[in-house]
Amino acid sequence: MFSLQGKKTAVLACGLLFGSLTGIAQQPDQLWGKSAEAGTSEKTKWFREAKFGLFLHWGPYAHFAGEIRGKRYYGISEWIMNRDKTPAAEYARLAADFNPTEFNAEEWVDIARAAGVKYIVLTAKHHDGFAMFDSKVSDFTIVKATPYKKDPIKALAAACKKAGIKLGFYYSQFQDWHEPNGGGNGWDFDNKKKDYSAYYRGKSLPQITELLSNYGDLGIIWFDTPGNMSKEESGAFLEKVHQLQPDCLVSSRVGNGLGDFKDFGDGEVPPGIVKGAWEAIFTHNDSWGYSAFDQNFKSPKEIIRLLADVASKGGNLMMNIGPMGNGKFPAQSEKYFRTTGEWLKQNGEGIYQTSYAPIPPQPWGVMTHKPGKLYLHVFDRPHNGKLLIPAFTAKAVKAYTLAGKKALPVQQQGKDVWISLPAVLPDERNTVITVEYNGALEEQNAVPMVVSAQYERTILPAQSAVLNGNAQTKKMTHSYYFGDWKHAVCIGNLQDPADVISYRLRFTDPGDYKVYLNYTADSTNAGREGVLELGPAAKEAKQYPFQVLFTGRHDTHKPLLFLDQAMAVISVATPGEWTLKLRPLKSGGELFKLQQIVVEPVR
Ligand code: H79
Repeated sequence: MFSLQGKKTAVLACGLLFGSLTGIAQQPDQLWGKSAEAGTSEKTKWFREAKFGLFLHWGPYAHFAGEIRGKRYYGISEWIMNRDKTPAAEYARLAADFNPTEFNAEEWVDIARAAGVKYIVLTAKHHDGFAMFDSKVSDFTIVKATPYKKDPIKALAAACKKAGIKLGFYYSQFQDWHEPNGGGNGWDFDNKKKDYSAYYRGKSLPQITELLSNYGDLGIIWFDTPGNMSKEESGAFLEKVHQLQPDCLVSSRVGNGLGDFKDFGDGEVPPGIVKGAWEAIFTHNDSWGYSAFDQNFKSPKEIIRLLADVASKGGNLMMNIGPMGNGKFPAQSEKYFRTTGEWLKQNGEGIYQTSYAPIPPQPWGVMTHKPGKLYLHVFDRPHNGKLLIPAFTAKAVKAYTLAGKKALPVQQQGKDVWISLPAVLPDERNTVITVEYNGALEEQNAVPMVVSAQYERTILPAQSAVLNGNAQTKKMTHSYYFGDWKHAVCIGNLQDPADVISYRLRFTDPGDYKVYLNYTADSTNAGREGVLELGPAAKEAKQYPFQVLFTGRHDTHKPLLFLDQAMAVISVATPGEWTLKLRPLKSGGELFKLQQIVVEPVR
């Protein structure tokens, strides 16, 4: 299911589910690991409960900060050597100016603790081959090849131990642009002449041994981009880690379906619930390594909502900071992580040690769960202050704001629970409300989607549609600059009138609503005709034919335009269930790639 289906032709496209259109194997409710074991093992317990981790990408590329040999490169900065095709010897000469004299491990860990992260993963060696530690098996290290001369991860390991934060190391086990036999560098070395196994034996396995031997107990070895490694080779890395430190976890990017937990693609959240131990990885801005040209820092509100969304699906969020060449965090990263930590101090009970939501996302936000307690992460307040939780199979006992414990009136009618909110949400980023209940809260998936005039819009995402015929969800992966991957789950393959997608909607308020299709279409899709059918569940639906417009070429390496095309204005006379269907009008090529349907109350 989760086979890391990177194209074997591009050595670099490994393990990260690249390809502009990759079939989505994981539907909601999937499991990572060979058995339920991955979801319950003692070994992954700390990880499954941690929910929030800090990734750190730090190396000579932080010193270059997006500029090398007089050229600026926009995009992921840790790939600068590859983009510039800097000869390995010259990169090494330039790396000798990397001198992070202001690095202070205690300060980093102090920020991490204040941010509320439970683990840190630092790049011990990225694809450039540079060791950020004192390695005996290579001369290309921060100790031997820079004026800094010290081992920063020794200091970091000590500071983490003191603070009780788990430490892990990122290690690029296959790509190494410094070495003649390492993966990825085809500009200095002939790819056809490479002896990868000599590289594993001579550098990467011995360095893994050093990392697991010299820095105390580690939480994770975070492998990345397994490239053309065979299952045996991936297995050798996994076994090496388990043999030296049996409790140390290994990321799924060790390759070939192995690993103790699952990582999704860079910057990707799975579309629905995934059971077992897994992690979504994001970077604070768009680059992993520090870039002077990347100011797209996520606000505390964005981090807090992303964290809640990932937790509501059952996973961890590991968010990255790219420390600068001098050893300091970018000011915005420090500030916004600290602010996130202040929110977590108040609301951490609704994040840490929770599991996925038994009830699907609602127009107001998402949920997390512990036995007896459902946590509502309220992003948007219904205008009338009446928040609806549908499909509630248990008996709601009481509700209160998690921060400040302010009691809120609760009413239950069958499986509908209504909560009366204060006139203003105490936290406009995410107000967490605890609902205590008796009985069993059963997992509900096939419930109609609530559409309400109490919100500015309701989104019907691709992954919530019922698919018929050839209809398929697919992931569109694209990039704005270089390597800053964005992922959009879309419905594709609608080719024939029998390829119908449908949604069950539950309108809670009468009134008029405007319906938009949000899609992307290239020249093979443009011009096709489709039809939207909408009506109360019991009555005959009204048909709204439309023609697909050209939005742009589907190029993986360019921004992808998603158009909101207005399709219908409907009048809902009484609250109740409606059906929405969409299909091609005639047989032919694919209609479009539909990301979502937007329903907006007409004011
Ligand atoms: O460490 C961060 C990235 O540097 C690393 N994973 C995260 C955690 C990563 N390594 N490889 N990739 C991500 C995939 C990169 C693919 C790209 Fe390309 C490199 C896109 C453009 C350049 C390979 C070469 C795919 C297309 C061309």
